Amino acid sequence: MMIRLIKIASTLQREQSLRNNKVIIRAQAIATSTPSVTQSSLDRKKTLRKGNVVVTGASSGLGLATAKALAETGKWHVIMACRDFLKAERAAQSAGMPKDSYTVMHLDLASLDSVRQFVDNFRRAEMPLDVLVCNAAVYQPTANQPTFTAEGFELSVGTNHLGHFLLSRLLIDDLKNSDYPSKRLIIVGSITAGNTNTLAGNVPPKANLGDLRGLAGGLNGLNSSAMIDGGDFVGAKAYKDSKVCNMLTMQEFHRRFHEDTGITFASLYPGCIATTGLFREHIPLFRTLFPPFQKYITKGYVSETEAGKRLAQVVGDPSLTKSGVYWSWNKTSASFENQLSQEASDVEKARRVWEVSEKLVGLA
Ligand code: LMG
Ligand code: NDP
Ligand code: PMR
Repeated sequence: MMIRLIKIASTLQREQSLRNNKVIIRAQAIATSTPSVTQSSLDRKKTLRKGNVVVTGASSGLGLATAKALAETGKWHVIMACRDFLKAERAAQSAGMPKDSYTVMHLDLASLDSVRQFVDNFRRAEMPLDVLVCNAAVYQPTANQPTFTAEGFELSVGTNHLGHFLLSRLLIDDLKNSDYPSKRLIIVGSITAGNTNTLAGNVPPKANLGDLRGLAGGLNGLNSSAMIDGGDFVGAKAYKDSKVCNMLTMQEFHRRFHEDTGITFASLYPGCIATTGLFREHIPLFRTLFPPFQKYITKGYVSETEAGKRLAQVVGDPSLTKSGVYWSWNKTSASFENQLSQEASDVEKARRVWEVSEKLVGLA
């Protein structure tokens, strides 16, 4: 009897502390709360409720410009999923985003624990998920040696691909549960990795996943190479490889989930946004010359604001509902369905990247 009472007391205590924890986590993880969506069922009958869109890496560059563009429409509540909470909050404020148009939540894609924690926190906030944008990325063009994520994966592929892979695999259930009319999962790609039929796609080092032996070995740089193809570490190649994985993942999602769920899966090349933080680790000479080079010589340049509008279009434009598409824009900023080069559209490789990635992130 005594033992039972003690057990009951300790269970109650545990539940109480879980509840307390819950409250604490919520308070820490969410900067501003969102009243807009709790009224969803009421609003739906009258007008379309605000959509909830998660944008990773919304603290700068394309992600921030997209968040701003979406917030300005008044039709979206943006969940800014960022590794630096304060930076994101300040960025949103200085971009002039209305206070009730966004929520900052912590997400470090270089840690799978953090990805899982983000998903938990997001679910606790009880917002439906209508669109997920996998935008964050790191680029290490001058690194001679690999660095690693919390789980020991090479940083570029670990962050840009594996972190997003786990995030989107977990959040696909939330997308499925949303009652929003056009649900989307968007993964940002690039011309430098996806279009070997262009000059930009032929600047060395070129992306190449090979037979995935390094990925299968865990990209840890110890008993396996830090590079997907098993070769020596080259930072710029690791980034481009990660972008190929992003584009393959989008297509594999399309094949596995589109028909049953109606979710739209898309990737895009937003243009060369030569001024963003992506090039923060490049040599100063490059950072000086690259924007004028793209503006005046290749004419591939696009401003952060313009690129943000493009991505915002892929998030919400009613005409961009086709799934499995890689969007690009022509000089007059009209969108078109672009073709991906051979490796970035290889069905068998997409399946294998998916399966190996599932193992690495603990889903299989
Ligand atoms: C490598 O850096 C890294 O070393 C490697 O680790 C890896 O990260 C790799 O792909 C990633 O990058 C390579 C980088 C370093 O090279 C470049 O960045 C080359 C391209 C950069 C752009 C060069 C533009 C040159 C044109 C300048 C004109 C700008 C002003 C335009 C104004 C127009 C006004 C109307 O190396 C450097 O960053 C050094 C860059 C030195 C440039 C050398 C010049 C090359 C000449 C070829 C250009 C021909 C164009 C002629 C135009 C003349 C215009 C006046
Ligand atoms: P930025 O560096 O400005 O933005 C990248 C964002 O990713 C930042 O907000 C950064 O956070 C965030 N980030 C980096 N690491 C992590 C992490 N571990 N966890 C969470 N967030 C992280 O670059 P861009 O805006 O240019 O890049 C955005 C996307 O656009 C990328 O996917 C890139 O590949 C793609 N792209 C860019 C092109 C360009 O020309 N710039 C061309 C084609 C595609 P923080 O602010 O804290 O650093
Ligand atoms: Mg590239 C001709 C058009 C064109 C376009 C659209 C891009 C986009 N680039 C072009 C041409 C060239 N670039 C040429 C001719 C050169 C040699 C001089 C060149 C070089 C170059 C470098 C060194 N370009 C680069 C780098 C980078 O470090 C960037 C990179 O590869 O990051 C991975 C980059 C880029 N060029 C682009 C775009 C969009 C990028 C960067 C971003 C990305 O792929 O995400």
